[in-house]
Formats: sequence, C-alpha cells, structure tokens
Amino acid sequence: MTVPTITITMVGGQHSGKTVFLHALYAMLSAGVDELALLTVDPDQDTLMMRAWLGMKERGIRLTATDGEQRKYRFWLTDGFDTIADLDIVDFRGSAMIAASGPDAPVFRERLVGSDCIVMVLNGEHLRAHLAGSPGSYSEELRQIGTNVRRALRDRHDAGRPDPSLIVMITKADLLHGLGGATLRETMTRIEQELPDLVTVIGVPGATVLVCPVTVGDIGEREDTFTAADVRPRHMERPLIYALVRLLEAEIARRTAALPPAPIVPVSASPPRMTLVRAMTSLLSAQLRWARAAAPALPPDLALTREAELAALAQVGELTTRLRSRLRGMTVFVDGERTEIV
Ligand SMILES: Nc1nc2c(ncn2[C@@H]2O[C@H](COP(=O)(O)OP(=O)(O)O)[C@@H](O)[C@H]2O)c(=O)[nH]1
Ligand SMILES: [Mg+2]
Repeated sequence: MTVPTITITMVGGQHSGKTVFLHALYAMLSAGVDELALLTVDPDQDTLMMRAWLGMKERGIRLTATDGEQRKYRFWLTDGFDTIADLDIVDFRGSAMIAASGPDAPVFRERLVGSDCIVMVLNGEHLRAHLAGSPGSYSEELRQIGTNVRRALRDRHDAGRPDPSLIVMITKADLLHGLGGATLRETMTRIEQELPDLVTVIGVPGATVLVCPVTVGDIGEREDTFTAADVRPRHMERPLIYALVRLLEAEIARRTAALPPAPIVPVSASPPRMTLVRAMTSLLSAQLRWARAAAPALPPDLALTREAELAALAQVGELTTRLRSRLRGMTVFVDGERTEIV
C-alpha cells in the first residue's frame, strides 16, 4: 500500500543552514519525538546522515557544504507503528535559486512547482546583521527567495493545482538571542513586524505562511568551535508537522465536500474499522492523482463505501487534531495579517 507522498522543497541561499537542518531533523526524529518518528527509505542513507551528524555533535566538525549535486532524501514518517507519509525532500545548492546559475536551476524551478510544501529558509545570522542596521546584501537573497516562490505559486495556480503550504523557517535562532540586549522573544517580535517587507510572499492575497524559528544549539558563528553539549536541536519537527497538517486539513475538507449523499436507509450501524495506513492511503490517493496527472483512476482496493469513507475521515481527522495541537501558539500570516495557531 502506498501512503501519501509529501514533497518538500527548501528555498534559501548558501550557508543558510539547510543541510544542517535536514540532518538535525533526522537525528531528532529518527530517535522519535513522542509518537512521531522518521525512517530513511534507503538504510544506507541512515548511516550516512548519522555519521555526518555525529561528527558534528560529538567532534564539533561542521557539515561540509553541499556544493556538488543536489541531494535527494526519502523518509517514512511513522506514528507509532503506522506509516503515515512518505517524505520526498531535495537539498539543493543555494545557487540553484538563481536563474542563470547552471543546470540545477531549471530542475529546482520545476521541483518548486510540484511541491506540497515550500520552506523559505531565512538565515538567522544575516537577519541579525540586517536588524543591527546593515541591510546590505541580504536584501538580494530575500528578493530571490520571494521571486522564486511567487513564480511557483503562479504556475501551480495556472495548472489548477492546490496551493502548497508555505513556511518561513528562520535558522540559527541561537544567534538572534541577546541582540542589542533584547530577549529572543523581543527579537522575534521585531522580526515578525518586519517580515512582510522582507518576504513579499507574505502579502500575497490568499497566502498563509507559518513562521518557524529553529536552532541546532549554541554553536556560534562559522569559525567558532563548540562541544557536544552545545548541540541541542530545537523545533526541527515543526515545519514537517505543519506541512502534514495543512495537507490533511485540505484533503479532509475536499473529501468531506465530495462525500456521496447519505442513503435513506443506513447501510450499517457502526462504521467499519480500518488501519490508519489504509485510511491515509484511501483519503489521500486523490491527492496522489493530482501529483501524477497521467496516473490511472482510483485503484479498486482504495475505493471506499460512504461508511468506510466517513470512518477514514474520522481517523485521519483525529490524527490531524493531535498533530495540530503541537503547533499551538505559532505565528502564521494570513493575507499579510499576523495571527497565532490556536
Ligand atoms: N549558530 C548556528 N549555526 C548554524 C545553525 N545551523 C547551521 N549553522 C551553520 O551555518 C553554516 C551553514 O550551514 P549549512 O547547513 O551548510 O547551510 P546550507 O548551505 O544552507 O546547506 C554552517 O557553518 C553551520 O554550522 C544553527 O542552528 N546555529
Ligand atoms: Mg547545504
């Protein structure tokens, strides 16, 4: 059985923390965060990622820059023993978002259009400099991020595909701490006030954008050394959970609206039971069909009766509510207005 694939793409310049984020995310979630965990689809990828991560955590060796090819990652996201999604993430070079930069630029742009979730990666180190009064060169990187994402949103709209979820991830949040004597919370308030001007996508009518600061710990700036005790990743799982919740909420709404009418005489008194995996697969296969326009119609083993569809909706709804509660209090911009997830 194939669980829904969630395609996630990060948009950010070089050294913004994309590769370190992915490794920290995997290190945290391969050990599990409450009931959620990640498994690499390819066992070798687990070895490679953990080797690089432990080198950083235990020996203080920073990950080397991904200046070669883009790297593909494939993870199963599990909830207890249930597999709930198949995550497809590509770690591009920062230069891929610059149109004229070489062979990976067109691949990157096509990938963005096909993504269920776009993560705009804002470099906390550059944001700090920006806030401290030297806006300079970071503006150009921010502009490129905005242009790439707006182009992808327009292309998706033109193709009649559902909007991707949008996240502004602020990396290296540890470096924002203590800026000009301000607390991290005060600094974040200031950043949130300036964000609509810095990231123009936030102001696009109809856009909903999550703001998510993350950090791998107090590891300092690029030349600084650090110890294992300094490496303490925080909030890495949040972008992932948000992407999943948005996708599930949209699908639940779509499937609820498309439910066949209730029969005059109820078919069965109690809804049929099914595994979470089957519920997820059945409900989201339509979304899979969106992703692959040429794919055949819903396979017979996924077609559900009205009762079964209701049961699947309830089951996936419960999962969605549980995951959503982990995002409470986080900042989102809806149509450019700041609000919080309740
Ligand atoms: N202080 C601090 N530095 C970080 C953090 N995440 C990444 N870095 C550093 O930022 C630099 C660039 O990170 P990297 O993931 O390679 O960036 P990429 O080019 O976007 O993939 C490296 O020196 C990392 O050690 C963080 O949370 N805090
Ligand atoms: Mg990298």
